[in-house]
Amino acid sequence: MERTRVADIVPGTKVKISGFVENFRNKRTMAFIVVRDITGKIQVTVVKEEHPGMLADIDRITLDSVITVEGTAVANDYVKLGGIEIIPETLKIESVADALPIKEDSAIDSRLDYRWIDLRTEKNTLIFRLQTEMTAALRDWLLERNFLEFHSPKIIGAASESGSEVFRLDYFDGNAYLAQSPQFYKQMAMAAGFERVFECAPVFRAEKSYTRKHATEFTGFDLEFSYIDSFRDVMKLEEEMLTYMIGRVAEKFGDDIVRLYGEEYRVTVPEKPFPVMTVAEIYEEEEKRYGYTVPESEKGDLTTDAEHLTYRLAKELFGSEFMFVTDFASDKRPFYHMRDERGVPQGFDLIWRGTEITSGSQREHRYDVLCRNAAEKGLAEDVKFYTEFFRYGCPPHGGFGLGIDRLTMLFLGISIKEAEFIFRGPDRLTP
Ligand code: AMO
Repeated sequence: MERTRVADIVPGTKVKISGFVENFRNKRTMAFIVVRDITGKIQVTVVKEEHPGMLADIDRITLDSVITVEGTAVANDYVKLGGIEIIPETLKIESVADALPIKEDSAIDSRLDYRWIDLRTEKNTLIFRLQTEMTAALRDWLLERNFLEFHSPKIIGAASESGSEVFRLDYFDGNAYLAQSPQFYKQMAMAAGFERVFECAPVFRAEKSYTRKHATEFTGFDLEFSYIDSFRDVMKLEEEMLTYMIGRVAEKFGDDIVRLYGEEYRVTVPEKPFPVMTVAEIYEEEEKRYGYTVPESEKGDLTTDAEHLTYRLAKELFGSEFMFVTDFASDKRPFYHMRDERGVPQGFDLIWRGTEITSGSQREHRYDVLCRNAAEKGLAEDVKFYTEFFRYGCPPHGGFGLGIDRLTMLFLGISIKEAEFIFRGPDRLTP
């Protein structure tokens, strides 16, 4: 007999169900076992005198043991759980669970130690159902627009994001690095004439940051496309893609998110275009409105506090949860960003609910200018293999990198430790 998922059970039919024991009441004459699978919960009602052969097994059942039950689904208004119960014919214990070492409200580090148990709740399962819909929507949107999905190497010969730390590893008799982004390779795909590419893959950063938004390994959603006129084309593509994705998440999981995470996280599909401000305008407004100031020397980039305050600012000024930020100082941005005649990097960050989710830009595709910019940052030799990509013809292009874990955590108001299936941080390499 084939297994039926709990959500698909129809009263009046014979079913075989399997799952974890969510709840268990073993009375003198009756036993009530609530079985949970990923789609829902159902009560199995055992009248003991009708099943003498089951009694020994029933006495072995513990919470979170895994069982399989074959029987008949029966409508019963007295059953609180959906008005259906299973009257069993057979019951098999697949696995007996020891007493659980954590509870739903245990400290986060204990929960991460036993992540596979922590993930058994409906609330935590939603994180990954949402993430699945999110990446499926992004992928669908891009495939519809002729993007190619590509896979770039994660063991590489040079660091691509000089601003952040890199993991170095032994590579036979030499060294290699874990990729901090697919930056060089998505641009190589432009030099290869692919025109439009994206990748959803792991990214590694040796950052010793203990914040709610930093991990040492995360999932990056990167894309790159050719024949753009300006970085504003890249921003436009991103806001269209995100609006579509958020619409899909709202439709599929909007109600579940509110039910399990609270009204505060109700998904609202954003209005286009998203607001845009320069870094200087943000500091000016934040000083005027909230008395927030930083020394002049820090004004080339947004501080973490300034970034958080943009949530309030974007709401007050534009009624938006999003804010594009432009005109960063060139010493705060990577050498591969194109700069205008004033030396201003032609790139942006996108902030959602006060947290950066994306960096992007038009890239410098002119070989001589790119070599000069790399040399200025002292990188000329390190990135020579990369600058070669631009010697033999390369279209103008741009793109961005989007943090999948950041998006997930912001949808639900959780930390990155919970948004990742398995969190990797400076102090965490297990499970
Ligand atoms: P950047 O370094 O800004 O840009 O990274 C892109 C996006 O990745 C996410 N992110 C992180 N998520 C979790 N933990 C971290 N430690 C972490 N660091 C970054 C953020 C961020 O916006 N090559 C460029 C992108 C491009 O220009 O195409 C890059 O890597 O959401």
